Amino acid sequence: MTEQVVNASNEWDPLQEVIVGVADHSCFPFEPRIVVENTVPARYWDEHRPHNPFPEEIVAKACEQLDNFAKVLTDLGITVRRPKVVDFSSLETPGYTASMVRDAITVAQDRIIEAPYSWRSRNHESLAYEDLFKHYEAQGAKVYRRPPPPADVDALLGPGERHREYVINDNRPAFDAADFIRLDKTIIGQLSNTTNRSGVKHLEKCLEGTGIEVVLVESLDSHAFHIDATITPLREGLLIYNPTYITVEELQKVERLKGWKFIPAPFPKPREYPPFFMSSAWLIMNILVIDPKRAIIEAEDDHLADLLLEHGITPIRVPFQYVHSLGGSFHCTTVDIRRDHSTSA
Ligand code: DAV
Repeated sequence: MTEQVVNASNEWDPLQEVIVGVADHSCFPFEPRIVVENTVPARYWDEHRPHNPFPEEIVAKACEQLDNFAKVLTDLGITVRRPKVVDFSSLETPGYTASMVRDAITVAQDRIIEAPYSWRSRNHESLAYEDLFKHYEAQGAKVYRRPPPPADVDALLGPGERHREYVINDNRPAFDAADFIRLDKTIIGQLSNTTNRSGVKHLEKCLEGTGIEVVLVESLDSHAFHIDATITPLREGLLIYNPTYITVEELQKVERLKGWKFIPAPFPKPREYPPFFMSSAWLIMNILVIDPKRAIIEAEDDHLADLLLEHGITPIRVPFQYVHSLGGSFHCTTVDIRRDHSTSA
């Protein structure tokens, strides 16, 4: 039997092939003010103007750190592929980045699913991924490209049904792939400021025939967007969680997590520079698990390193603080293409 090139259904089996994002020409995503105010830190709201690139020094260092991260993975024997560089600052419609690939794409078994993003600044992001989609299609993967965005760019913001206080309504399917975490036949997801109920239904449609079920948990955070600074599975039976974003009781409701051990993440150290333009310091949790015994973490996150060691996991420390400035860490900037599931239960 020939091996499938695309086959990744959880977050911890041995990683064999991965996409690592590119940061060149990244810009502050320009979105309506109400969207900005519901998702990113207040001190940088005014930076979200059309065609406003992140500071040059930060982008240059983020590019270096991403290249170094890609090399670390290659040296571990993992195949690394990168998106195409797109100049997001010169597109007619303001764009954001191709560094946060986890928001854009998820993989389930042999399927690659592109998110029907809620942000209009991501409407042209597929330009960076199309060559990869074609490459993997030619290798036998099924690719579910995003449905075309509706002509009415404000469709998600006007009157309509909303979940809690979240900014988007349910008028068209919307999700970011980073609102979902994969645990084999269960995907844990959340409704958020980027994911609505129709978006979850759209994902379920893309998963038809896989036997994978989507289970939603409720975030404590009114600014929720993306679940990958909320729960981080480390291996079968063990996860770290962010006590400010989710309760243990909420996790205990998930059948797939019966018998799991939940460890609270250490509180992150505050930092002034490089700035967290797009997120909180909880990106500490946004690690990439290489296999059940090793994980890539930010070079300075000593408390997390100690915690992983206590649980038999070797931390591989990689500098990544300039990438944080663009909105994510190791999990956000990667898409697992293939993990070796042959040894898992
Ligand atoms: O804590 O700001 C980070 C989400 C990363 N995409 C936070 C969530």
